[in-house]
Amino acid sequence: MRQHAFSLRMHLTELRGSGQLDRELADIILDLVSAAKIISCEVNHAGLIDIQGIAGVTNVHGEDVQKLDIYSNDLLVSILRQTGSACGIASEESEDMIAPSTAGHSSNYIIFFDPLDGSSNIDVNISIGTIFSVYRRVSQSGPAQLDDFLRKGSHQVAAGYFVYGSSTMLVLTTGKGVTGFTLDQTSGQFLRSHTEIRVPERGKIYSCNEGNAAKWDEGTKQYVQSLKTAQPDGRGSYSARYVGSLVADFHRNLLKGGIFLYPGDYSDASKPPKGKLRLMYEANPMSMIVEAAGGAATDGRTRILDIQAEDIHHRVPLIIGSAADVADYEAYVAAGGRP
Ligand code: AHM
Ligand code: MG
Repeated sequence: MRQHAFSLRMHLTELRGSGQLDRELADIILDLVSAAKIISCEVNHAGLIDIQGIAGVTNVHGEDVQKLDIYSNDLLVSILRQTGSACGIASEESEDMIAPSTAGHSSNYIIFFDPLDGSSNIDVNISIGTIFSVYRRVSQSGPAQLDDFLRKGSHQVAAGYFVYGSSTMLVLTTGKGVTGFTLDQTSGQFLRSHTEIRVPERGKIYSCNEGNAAKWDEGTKQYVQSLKTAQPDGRGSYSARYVGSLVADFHRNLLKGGIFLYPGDYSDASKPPKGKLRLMYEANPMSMIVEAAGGAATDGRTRILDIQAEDIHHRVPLIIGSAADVADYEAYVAAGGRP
């Protein structure tokens, strides 16, 4: 049976009433929603073609997947430039910052997005998503400057993601609490489906690409090993679950509890460890969400939201999820092995 429909618009009105966001920020969220609805349709279509094996699917589908990545990026950029809701735009798909339209010069907000996260999973019909992060500008007016972009995640004013899965969902935070909305295909509206999402204090799932284990530091290796045996408090061993789309892996662990790890690569001892995931487009928004839901996020030693961005494509190790699990991980890293 359908729940009483409480739309995203009603939710944004409620947040505005309690002073948690202004009209400009609400409009940005609605712009992102407009783009996500279209991306969701395109993603569903791409999956259908692959499942049904329509003629020429391999080549055409390969091209479509690439097109979908670019399509999602171009759609988001074009909507945000048309509405002028941002004075600065940065996308994981674009090397440089994207100039806002003249209308955006008076906006107070900077937007980062990963238009199609986990896009290598499109051709196998596995959940993918769009991630976004919003900051208030520090400059006064005109197009945003580099300092407006190079921030700490703790400065975010809103963050969220759309997951294109068995249903399309939006998970959103503006700082206080995390709310989930499900796209109702009949009305075309996002309806509130998950109020006050809290990540369990401890989970039973770990999510990482263990094919990379040889490149990890000793603390990480021993931590992951420790999850495979019965836990000291009488709980059994953890279960491994890894999709390879951050949005999907994060979403599952947010709701069920657990830990996602993309640790640094230590294989070149002469260089600092390399992270894969992007601070501004992936790590920061997910970290704002997880903290607002009672969880934690670290690069092993430093809280993700305290890391100063060095460039817009800065990469970091990301370990994120249930607070007690992340604390255990940090203890292993600090001890360089079992603490
Ligand atoms: P993408 O934004 O180019 O899709 O890359 C990021 C993705 C994440 O969604 C996922 O967590 C990770 O890369 C998976 O990496 P790997 O294939 O190395 O396990
Ligand atoms: Mg990504």
